[in-house]
Amino acid sequence: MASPLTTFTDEAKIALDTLSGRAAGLFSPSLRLGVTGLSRAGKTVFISALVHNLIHGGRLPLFEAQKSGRIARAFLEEQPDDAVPRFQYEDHIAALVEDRVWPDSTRAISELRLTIEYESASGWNRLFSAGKLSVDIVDYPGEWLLDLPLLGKSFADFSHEAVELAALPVRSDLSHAWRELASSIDPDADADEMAARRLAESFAAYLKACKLDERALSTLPPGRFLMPGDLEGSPALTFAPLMKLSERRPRSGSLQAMMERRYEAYKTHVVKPFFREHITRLDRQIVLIDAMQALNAGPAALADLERAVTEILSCFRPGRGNFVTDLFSRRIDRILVAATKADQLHHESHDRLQAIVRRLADRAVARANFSGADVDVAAMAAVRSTREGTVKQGRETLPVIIGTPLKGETINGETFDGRTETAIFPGDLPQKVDAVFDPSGPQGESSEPAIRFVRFRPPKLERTAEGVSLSLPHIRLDRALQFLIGDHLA
Ligand SMILES: Nc1nc2c(ncn2[C@@H]2O[C@H](COP(=O)(O)OP(=O)(O)OP(=O)(O)O)[C@@H](O)[C@H]2O)c(=O)[nH]1
Ligand SMILES: [Mg+2]
Repeated sequence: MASPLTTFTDEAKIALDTLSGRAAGLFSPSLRLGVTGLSRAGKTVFISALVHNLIHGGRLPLFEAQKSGRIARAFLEEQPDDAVPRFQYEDHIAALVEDRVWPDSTRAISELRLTIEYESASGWNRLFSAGKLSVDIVDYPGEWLLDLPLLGKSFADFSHEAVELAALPVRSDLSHAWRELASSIDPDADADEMAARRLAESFAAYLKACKLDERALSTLPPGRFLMPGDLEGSPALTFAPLMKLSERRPRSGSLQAMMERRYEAYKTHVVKPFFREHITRLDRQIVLIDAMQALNAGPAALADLERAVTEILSCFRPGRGNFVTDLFSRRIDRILVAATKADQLHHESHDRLQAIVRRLADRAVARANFSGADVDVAAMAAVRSTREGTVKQGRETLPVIIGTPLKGETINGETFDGRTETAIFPGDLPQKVDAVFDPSGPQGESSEPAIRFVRFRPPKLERTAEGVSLSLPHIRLDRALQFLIGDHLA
């Protein structure tokens, strides 16, 4: 059968492509972009805004391919992985654009394929490349990444560490109920499903309380206790650390033996496949952080955020002995650490926010002993929910941000109804980055934080004269795009 590829020119192209190492991607060059961050960091909003802006030709002056008019079109295609839930782009956009509400929390992994048809900037590439790039965007909870260290730990190590961390002053009150229960249980007693369940539930409740606590404590493993995905209630999730473990091998049929087995099952059936099937196939990664919330909560929360970013970056560190990188078939070569929600600040503070993220990421890179990928930082807003303006107060002109605060938000005793547009003076970030990290500084734990941000509803989209609604406004989303995929459209 004659295939369409048998013409001389096509063969010549393939030969050339093989020579230049591009054959694998001739028909559908693809790039896998991981989007992660702890819960509520802004993953869903980021992906929705990114796709919406590309499909609708949004204003993206710092995204070179778009700015120079080389993007012919961008559209959604069927994703390559049938077993992964699809990212529900249409639902999220309907929420943002039609209802002007933020999309629902998503608690598991999902994926979306966005294909971009473009004209290459270089004549040589134009001749030989298909001018088509498929970006497979994978949204997954950062909590799951933090499970990686478990792979190197026995059940006894895991238990000792968990008990130690739970007893620390910051956590001791939150972990009290679990510690009481665990200390009343004899690991050598006969295995009992109800005891296992009570322990697991109590331990999970403690981890959730850490997350909800206003001190914004970092996440502790196992990650699926917070974000179970579709594993809720399964035996691989019905375990917990134990106290008073015996040094010897646990008696078979004992509670300890049962917990150990389940802990190992969690590693084998949950943690390893997740890394193997998803993380090791990524090319690029964006790590979203909620720096605004941490800034609001003070230096201790920032230190904690830094610890979480350090642990997340360690997962992408190439090198011997790292389970993940031993498996790497491709390698992540660019990582962007981005604080989204910068629209809650006036633009004069955007560079300051970026400097804070820079310092946080630099320290995380140093602590994780990270090398092997370019790490950049950004202060951005995937969806900009505010405009800027000025307000005259006496002789002073104050910069303000204008938007519709979410129903129930309060400032100075005023509670908003979710319908009225309001101008707010958001406060400034300090000029000196160090100030926000210094526990003894003016923003130390005892004093008030410099900013108290208000959350706004998603913006009302402007319409053109023809009634077509424009794409979602953003802050520096184009810069993020340029770093994450720009070079693949060169
Ligand atoms: N102003 C503003 N708020 C944002 C932005 N992105 C996220 N938010 C806020 O942060 C919340 C969480 O955003 P999501 O995108 O749902 O976060 P997520 O990381 O997907 O959260 P989970 O699905 O729960 O893990 C939203 O409900 C918004 O209130 C942004 O670009 N600007
Ligand atoms: Mg989400």
